[in-house]
Amino acid sequence: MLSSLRHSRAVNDLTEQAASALARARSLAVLTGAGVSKESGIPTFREAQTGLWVQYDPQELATPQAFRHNPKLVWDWYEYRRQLVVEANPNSGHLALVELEQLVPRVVVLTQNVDGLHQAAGSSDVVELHGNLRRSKCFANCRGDPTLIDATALLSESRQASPPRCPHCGGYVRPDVVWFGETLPEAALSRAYQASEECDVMLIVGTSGVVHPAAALPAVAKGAGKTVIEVNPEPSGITSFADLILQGPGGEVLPRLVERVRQAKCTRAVAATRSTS
Ligand code: BV8
Repeated sequence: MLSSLRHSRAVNDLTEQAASALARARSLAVLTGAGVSKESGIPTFREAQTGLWVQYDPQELATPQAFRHNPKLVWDWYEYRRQLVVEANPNSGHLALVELEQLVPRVVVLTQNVDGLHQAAGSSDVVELHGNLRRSKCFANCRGDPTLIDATALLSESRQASPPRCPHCGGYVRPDVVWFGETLPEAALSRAYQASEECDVMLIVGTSGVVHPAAALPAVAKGAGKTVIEVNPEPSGITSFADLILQGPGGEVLPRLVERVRQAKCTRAVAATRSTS
């Protein structure tokens, strides 16, 4: 009983400290990984795959080599994941990040996810570090990088063709995501480094901190003297140097945190009014 009381006091204290840092912040960079979409029913990248895909390692499938070797297998994997994403809704964690935009003057979401759920939730500034599997492009980028293709129109014409063919050059169509071994979109990566250096606080939600170069962003923020706050039910590659660790699922921790930020801002506003009257 006593230990659980101590534990809940400690959790409250950490949440208060995180809320206070966010209430003072002018600029917030939020780095998210697959964990933030877990409560929307999207499996995280490293948890075991299920069903037909149980025999495949995502890291092996998410490569240009795998696509060249077996384009239909890789395309069908992404069609399966696209279906999951299209049927998913943003969860309370995504929505809490949107609410933070009312409380912190500048909020940018740097996401490793390819599901588009931050945009669907209403986040107004989302940097997609690894692309978006709702979009497709010509594998050869025959009309410039990226040569985006409306695959749904192509698929409805010839259902059996998978992957569909590019209407411009006849080559394969692929998902508009960054595969292992491929470089991240230059504009997205430079915006992410800039946000990591210029923010007051970096909030990291639901990433194992394994995939580079995204995994290096928290260390950039830490090295620039910013406050680093992590939300994750498990330890990650970031935990060892995070200033504040809020242990738990994003869908529970983030709404609680945002409520405390709102209260902290009210308290600061009242104090400011008293000091000027
Ligand atoms: C590149 C799109 C130049 C595709 C993805 C430096 C060091 C070591 C290796 C490298 C390095 N530089 C480059 C590499 C190679 C490689 C890499 O990082 N390999 C690692 C794995 C060893 N990187 C690259 O190839 C990158 N390209 O750098 O180009 C280059 C190339 C080669 C060599 C040198 C330089 C390209 C990387 C992009 C790959 N594409 N996605 C697709 O999705 O199909 S990455 C993929 O992993 C997803 O986008 C995913 O988001 C991402 C990261 O994983 P996480 O998001 O962290 O997900 P994970 O499952 O791991 O963890 C989930 C977390 O959530 C856990 O911590 C869990 O506890 C937590 N959680 C669970 N439930 C909840 C929760 N949190 C909150 N709430 C919950 N409810």
